[in-house]
Amino acid sequence: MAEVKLLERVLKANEVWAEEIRRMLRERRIFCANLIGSPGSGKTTLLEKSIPLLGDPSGLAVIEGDLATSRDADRIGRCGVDSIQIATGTGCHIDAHHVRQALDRIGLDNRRMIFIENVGNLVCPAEFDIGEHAKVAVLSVPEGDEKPLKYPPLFQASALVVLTKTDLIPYTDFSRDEFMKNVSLVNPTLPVMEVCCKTGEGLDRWVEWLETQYRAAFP
Ligand SMILES: Nc1nc2c(ncn2[C@@H]2O[C@H](COP(=O)(O)OP(=O)(O)OP(=O)(O)O)[C@@H](O)[C@H]2O)c(=O)[nH]1
Ligand SMILES: [Mg+2]
Repeated sequence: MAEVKLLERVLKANEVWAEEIRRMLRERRIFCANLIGSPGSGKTTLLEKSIPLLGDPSGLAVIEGDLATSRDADRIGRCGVDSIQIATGTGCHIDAHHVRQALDRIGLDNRRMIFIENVGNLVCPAEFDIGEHAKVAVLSVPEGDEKPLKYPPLFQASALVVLTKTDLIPYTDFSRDEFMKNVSLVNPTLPVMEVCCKTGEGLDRWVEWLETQYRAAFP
């Protein structure tokens, strides 16, 4: 019972920070996407490949979450985009307080889009509202086509699934039909977008989705 109460308090405090983040983003007309997926699903690679297609790099910023190291923030920095690394230590997700602090450090002036790459994890990040416009589930082919059934909260909370590493389909038992069926069993209206960062296939559709989301948020 005490644990339930503590979790309720944590989520309530998180909600206050998330609301403040939403207000800051709204006032400055900044769209924010929260990328969530397993370790190694291709989140940073997806950002690296998307950055050149998203216009002026000074309008972009990336908040990276990992338990340790600044390797992912360094990778984004090498693409010419401002990035901040949150090292969570043992924490399995980024919360709204982390994001609120990171926004102060990274600066919001003249930003258009902010990406948050959450800690590699299919479970906890799905539960936390961090003031983002959209959660994006990033699932890679080698993880298997049954994952929506086994980890439903992420697929229920997301606005889009990006299926990565589609070049590996011929080398695995991954079935597109099975995956689509499993996604729709968990969330019948959730769109799925295939992106292969190896070949660049599908990147244009993903970037167009982001621009459409931007225009919908700030007509
Ligand atoms: N074959 C193939 N490999 C890919 C593709 N995209 C990414 N990878 C590889 O997958 C590995 C992990 O990619 P990352 O982008 O670091 O994955 P991540 O999700 O950011 O990983 P964490 O931050 O550790 O959770 C790297 O070796 C990438 O080169 C792809 O489209 N096809
Ligand atoms: Mg990464």
